[in-house]
Amino acid sequence: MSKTIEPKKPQDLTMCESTAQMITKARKDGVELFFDRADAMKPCPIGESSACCKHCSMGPCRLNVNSPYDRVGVCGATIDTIAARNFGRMVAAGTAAHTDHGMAMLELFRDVINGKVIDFSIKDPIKLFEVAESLEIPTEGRDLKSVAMDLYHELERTYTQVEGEIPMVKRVPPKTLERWRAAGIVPRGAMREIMELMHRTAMGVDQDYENITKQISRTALADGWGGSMVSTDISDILFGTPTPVEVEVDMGVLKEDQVNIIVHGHEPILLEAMIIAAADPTLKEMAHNAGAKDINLVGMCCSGLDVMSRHGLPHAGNFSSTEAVLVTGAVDAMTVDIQCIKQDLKKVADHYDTPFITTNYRAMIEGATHIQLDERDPLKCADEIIIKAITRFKSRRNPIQIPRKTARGIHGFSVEYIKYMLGGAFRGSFTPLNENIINGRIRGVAGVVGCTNPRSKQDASHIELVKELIKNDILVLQTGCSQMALAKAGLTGPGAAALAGPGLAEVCETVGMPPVLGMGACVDNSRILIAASEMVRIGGLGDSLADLPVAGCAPEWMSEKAIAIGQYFVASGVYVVFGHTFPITKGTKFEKHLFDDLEKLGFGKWAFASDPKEMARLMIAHIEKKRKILGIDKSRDRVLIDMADRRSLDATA
Ligand code: NFS
Ligand code: SF4
Repeated sequence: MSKTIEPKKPQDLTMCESTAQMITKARKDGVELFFDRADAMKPCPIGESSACCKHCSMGPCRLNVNSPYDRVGVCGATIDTIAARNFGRMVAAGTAAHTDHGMAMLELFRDVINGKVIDFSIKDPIKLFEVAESLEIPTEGRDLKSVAMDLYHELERTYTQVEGEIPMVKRVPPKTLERWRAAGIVPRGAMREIMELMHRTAMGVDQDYENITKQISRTALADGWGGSMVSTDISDILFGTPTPVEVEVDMGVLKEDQVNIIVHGHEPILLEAMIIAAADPTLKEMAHNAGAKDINLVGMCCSGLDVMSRHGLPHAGNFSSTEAVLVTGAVDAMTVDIQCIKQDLKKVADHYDTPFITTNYRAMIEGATHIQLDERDPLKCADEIIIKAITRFKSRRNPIQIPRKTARGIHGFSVEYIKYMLGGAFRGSFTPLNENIINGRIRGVAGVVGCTNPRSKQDASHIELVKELIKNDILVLQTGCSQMALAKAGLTGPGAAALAGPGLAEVCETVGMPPVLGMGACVDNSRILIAASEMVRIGGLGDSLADLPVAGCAPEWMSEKAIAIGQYFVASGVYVVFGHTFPITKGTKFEKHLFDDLEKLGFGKWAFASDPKEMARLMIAHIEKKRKILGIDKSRDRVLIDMADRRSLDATA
């Protein structure tokens, strides 16, 4: 680390006050956080623009000369080939992450049905039947177990099928599916698509960026309409489909007088097991005997979002706060499973005497305690973790400092609930949403999702972008770390309607919903795909996903998973803006292909902006463009005239 440069002020690194306080404390305690490393280690400019190829030992070749076309790799690979390969491998990795997670959920489902797992059960049989019916599995007069087993076998094809179409394409609007079939990008099975993409992006294989892009889309679709969607549906079936629940968030949810356990990761299994274990009277008594008032389970990152939407469990923060929360000294154990787990959490945890426990054989960390979660006996692992945490509580040595900040908001907006909210129990449907989009009260719908990143001021772009969108009457759907950024800022409650434009505010008031709807973890972006498909099905907004006045954005993305998500939205027909950086070389044919040509081919397209106001401007412009094509662009004028009329009437009265 450079000794001469002053470290950045905490307020410049994050909008999250709690995290800022903990950055200050960490510096006093001599603990290095990833914010400091991001500051000290500038990103490699060659890698950042995807101009580096290291797929064989004739290289690595770097094409970062004056113009991207000045040079080719030793094998002759052009910048377009190299950038498309690199981009493709990010999509392969991101898709692999979501589909492996989804497959684990599906295996759990199978073991619950066949009685091998007894600690969990099917919580939402209605959803099970609905999903089965959507896949044309007969349900009439059949018992739950046999339908469930058929559903398991059908969904397994999402991963393992080598030929044919994955099951969930039955939910894709027909015109969109037609487009995919014509382009030859309907996914077969995720394993096949990831394998083929890895093959095609190896040295000396596919060297036509347009052809590589097709396989990139096919793989990404196996994520959005495959692995992620199965994960969401199975989690709902096993643990319950979310309905709105009030949740307390931010680091103030840690309690000085309780045994605080942070559960960080992505699969809901451990956290669901921890909830059962923490309610066990024996463990509760053990905690009381240690002087603690209770056992305080707190989620972080995506499994936290997943479980909070179902049980109202408190949530401490997003990706950029996972080290900071340990700096409080108040965490009596941190457990992790898979994905987005920084290796240095172990070191920070050690500094504060916090047991740091890995629980999934896929994601071990050198030096960490590993307690394997066995799905067939999940409470064994959960109990052990709680006992470790109680022991740590008893022997807390260092002073603790918990930021006092908390915020309350409403989360858990599943598609099923949105339908009910809009139309009631008997007429539940998206019709009122479509009507309000057509009449212009709501201009369109935006998905704001994705990570935080220490190279961007934490949460800042998410918050500013969402504020800007709702002010312009755009309904915002959220998942992932973005949802937590808005939750901490107090924008997931009904109070946020005060910041919405007049049309959106009116709809929010009538329906009783906030203008920002939290839908869950990153795999739950599949809920946004289903919501968009419902909008097409209801009618009046075009006949394919590409016709809808919608847009997506991940303003502070960092993970390969985010690129996979962006690509499946683009391939589905959605306009997607990414912030912070974009992993391609500017001024290349591949850039033009992603940012322009794909839309002309009937898909969505990518865009990049670094400033949240600019992101909002791009998204709004796209939504207005789609409204114009649909012939509903004039309706806003009518609304404004109505309001002006009303005002003039008021004035004369
Ligand atoms: Ni999504 Fe969840 Fe967060 Fe980004 Fe990581 S926690 S799966 S990848 S950082 S939003
Ligand atoms: Fe260089 Fe070609 Fe090998 Fe890539 S595949 S490292 S461009 S020689």
